[in-house]
Amino acid sequence: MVSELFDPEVWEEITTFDFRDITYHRALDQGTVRIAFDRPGVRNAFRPGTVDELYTALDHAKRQTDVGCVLLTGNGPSPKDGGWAFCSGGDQTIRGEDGYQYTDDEDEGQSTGRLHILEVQRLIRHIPKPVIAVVPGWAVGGGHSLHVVCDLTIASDEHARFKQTDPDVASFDGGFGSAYLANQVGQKKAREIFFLGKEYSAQDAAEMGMVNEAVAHEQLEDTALEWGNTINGKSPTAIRMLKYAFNLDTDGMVGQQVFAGEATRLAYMTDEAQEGRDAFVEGRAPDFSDVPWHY
Ligand code: S0N
Repeated sequence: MVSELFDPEVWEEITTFDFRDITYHRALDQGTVRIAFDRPGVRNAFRPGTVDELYTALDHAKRQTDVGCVLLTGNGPSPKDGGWAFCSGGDQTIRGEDGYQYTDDEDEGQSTGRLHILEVQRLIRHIPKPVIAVVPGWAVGGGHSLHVVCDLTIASDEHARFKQTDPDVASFDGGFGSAYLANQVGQKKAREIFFLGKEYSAQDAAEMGMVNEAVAHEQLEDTALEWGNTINGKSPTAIRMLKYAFNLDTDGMVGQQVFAGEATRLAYMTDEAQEGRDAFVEGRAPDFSDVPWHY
């Protein structure tokens, strides 16, 4: 069983990879993929290998031109105690002196030397399609940051719990996890979340603006899939330009670069861009005389 909330009739496994810590599925005849943490026994904490797999799956989803939406979730419940989790952040049992340590056979004990979950955060920001955090249980620490960075969050009314433990374990996300969170819930609330480390329900989180909707636990994945279908019915160009537009002010010059790259990509499709290219290749002066100066 992948997860109690997972309907095997709806999904097929993407078998391109041999993942250990995540599962990766595509909805049958639909443009939505489901990527899930698969370490329910440790509340879906991520270790370096988990992060590598997550990056690989997201990058694969990014490159599928017939995929318009990514669901990011956590499988469950825990076989140990029935608890549910989206993700409880970095696996604290393998945290070394300068980062997290690989536990794979070939890389045993090697440090990542960096917090490469941040690379996943940036990929979620820049993947040109919405990523929806589907939160069936705990979203804690770096797991909380991941839901913050996703485009939308849907959460189980019954089991979802949101909490920041970063200051308890002396590991702090001074990037999107905190500063972007403040954009969503306001400065005072964001500081409360980090400084007091209180626990919040899905309803609390929806009221403060970091969750879009709290839904019945059993309906969580069905609703997420419906959202995915809705998005897949929209204009892909409009959705990607809007995502980058929403990112722009919090991404600074990088946001401008990403947005500008999209503008250039669209401009390449015009007659004048093709005339500019052809003129160079043919060794003549470009003729833009037919191109209107739009107003
Ligand atoms: C999730 C919590 C609140 C759940 O509590 P609950 O339900 O009482 O269950 P437990 O009995 O505590 O847990 C069940 C089993 O799962 C293990 N476990 C849980 N979380 C982890 C974890 N993160 N690492 C390793 N194991 C974990 C428990 O040990 C238990 O195992 P058994 O059954 O064997 O006893 C609660 O568990 C909790 O508070 N967990 C720890 C949350 C936490 O502190 N996470 C780390 C926070 N820091 C980060 O994530 C790293 C930060 C980071 O990545 C970062 C750094 C810089 C910039 C950006 C980031 C970023 O955030 O991305």
